[in-house]
Amino acid sequence: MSYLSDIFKNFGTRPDTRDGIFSEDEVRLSNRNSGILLETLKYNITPTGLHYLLIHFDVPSINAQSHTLEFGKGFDAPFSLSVDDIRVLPQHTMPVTLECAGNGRTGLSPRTHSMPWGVEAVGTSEWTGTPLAPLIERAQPKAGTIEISFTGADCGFDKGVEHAFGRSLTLEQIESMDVLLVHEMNGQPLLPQHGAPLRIIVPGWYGMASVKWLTTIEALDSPYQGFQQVRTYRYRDHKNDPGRPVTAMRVKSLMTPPGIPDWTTRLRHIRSGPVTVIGRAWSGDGATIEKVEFHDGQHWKVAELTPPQGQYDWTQWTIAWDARPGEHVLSCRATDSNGDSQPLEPRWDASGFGNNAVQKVQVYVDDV
Ligand SMILES: Nc1nc2c(c(=O)[nH]1)N[C@H]1C(S)=C(S)[C@@H](COP(=O)(O)O)O[C@H]1N2
Ligand SMILES: [Mo]
Repeated sequence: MSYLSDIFKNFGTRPDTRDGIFSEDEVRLSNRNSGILLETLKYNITPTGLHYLLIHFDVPSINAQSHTLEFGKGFDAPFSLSVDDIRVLPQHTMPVTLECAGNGRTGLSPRTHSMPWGVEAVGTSEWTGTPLAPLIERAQPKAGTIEISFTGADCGFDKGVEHAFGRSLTLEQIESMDVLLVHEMNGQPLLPQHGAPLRIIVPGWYGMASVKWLTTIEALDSPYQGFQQVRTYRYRDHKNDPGRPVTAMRVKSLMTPPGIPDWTTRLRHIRSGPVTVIGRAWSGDGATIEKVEFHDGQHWKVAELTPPQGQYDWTQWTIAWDARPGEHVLSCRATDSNGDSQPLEPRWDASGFGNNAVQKVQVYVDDV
């Protein structure tokens, strides 16, 4: 028996849990909001039930037959639409990669209590719906409109403030970012947890902009003051900093950890020899992936890229790695068409948003 296999045999005794690593609040949140399984990075389209979830409050139960979306206050020609009305409008289907802005937060110390994501709050779906811009135009925003707000049916408290989940975008953003009013995910009606019966998808931005359970769209002549835009989803240098809004996804990549895992620690066991490592890379704001590099613990090597299925789809990368016996930390690093590259260590803000540092995967390569 080789020395490395013994490491895995020694996981026979599980260590006692040390109190205070994760709070009960964080564990409860992570049971509600699942991430993708990294092995599903092999699929270009994340299987529907395996897409990550971020649900701030409770999933509302909405009757898709009677539900209407109101284009209400602030429009000269207000109207409402049922889901059936939306289905007969021009339909677009596009793969869009969504990532939660808090993805990668767990490394932050001290953490604020929020969803304790590792690296897995990302996924790609084929979203079907109708472009939003022509509907906004049809509703005729009143003169002086500067923003359009989107309100979901879900309500709750955060930091003592009761509110419905909502966000806003400028007219210019709605047009330039191909915002879609969506009723289907991967060819099926939206599931309750993903915003049924209607949501928007804001391609290229972190997920908070893609409001689920959409009920109301309004035109505003002053900046939107909703909690989820003004009080959170801001890059802050310190707690009292008003901060800068979180918007486009930063360039990032992930790999499917090669080999087989230990059940509880997830450490990887690999037999020496050739291994194909596969992963995905993405960015935001229209930037494309130009390069992905793979680090085997010693050198950076350039991976092979497979072109994405559309402007907002992630890019597959693969590399042939000759796994040599020993303990290695594997990483991958993407560079986008803006010339932005992933940092080797996180650049933290006060809330753990936008962490696009390289993923690190610890592996043990056995000599047998
Ligand atoms: N109404 C509403 N929309 C929402 C949210 C929410 O809690 N309520 N969460 C947002 C966040 S933070 C993210 S990351 C995405 C997650 O979308 P998904 O659960 O379909 O993956 O939805 C966004 N839209
Ligand atoms: Mo999110």
